[in-house]
Amino acid sequence: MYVYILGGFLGSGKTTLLMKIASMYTKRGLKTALLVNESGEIGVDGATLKAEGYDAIELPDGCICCSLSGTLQSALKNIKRDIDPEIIIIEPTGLALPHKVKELVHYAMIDPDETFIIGIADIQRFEDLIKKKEQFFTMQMSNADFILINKLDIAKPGQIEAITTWIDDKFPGKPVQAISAKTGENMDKLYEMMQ
Ligand SMILES: Nc1nc2c(ncn2[C@@H]2O[C@H](COP(=O)(O)OP(=O)(O)OP(=O)(O)O)[C@@H](O)[C@H]2O)c(=O)[nH]1
Ligand SMILES: [Mg+2]
Repeated sequence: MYVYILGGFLGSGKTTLLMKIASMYTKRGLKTALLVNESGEIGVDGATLKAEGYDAIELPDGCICCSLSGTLQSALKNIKRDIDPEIIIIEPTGLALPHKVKELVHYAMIDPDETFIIGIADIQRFEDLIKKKEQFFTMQMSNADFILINKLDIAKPGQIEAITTWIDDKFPGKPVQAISAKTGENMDKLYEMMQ
């Protein structure tokens, strides 16, 4: 079983990416379960994902890396017992720290070697986020196994280079890939990086 945790700020494209990855694994014939912890308002919820035919569990309001840590662990144990999927994709809220989620996944008896963090940097809001919340964003990306620069389809000239330079500077050697979760551009390169 492989677990993917999607780490990225509010609106960075986690749900859009989750649906693309889930569809890819389902097409490959792998049983895939989704765990979403949406922060509310807009977006795709568990019911929509279920309507698309996925095994999806929606966690209640609150953050799975802190106040809902017990809920996350029992949800994972239930998924293992009831669904026994080959792939689990977890979308925490945009304010969660993915490495904390990874620790909790480990406590739920899932081998840490089978758990990967995908960090997502949003091209559209990158500059603003770095201005206002650089420390938080750095923490959010710090334990990512690889970082995706998302929304390639709306990138302005020079933006990808600037973000790549920032990432290389903070995390030398970390794999980085620009993608569009919306149009699917470069998703094949992401799939090569995944199991
Ligand atoms: N242009 C463009 N828009 C995108 C892309 N990926 C996501 N979006 C848009 O960005 C918005 C937020 O996408 P979501 O997938 O809901 O982002 P999220 O990270 O799940 O958001 P929260 O769960 O609210 O934190 C939506 O309007 C998406 O259509 C992309 O690659 N390109
Ligand atoms: Mg979302």
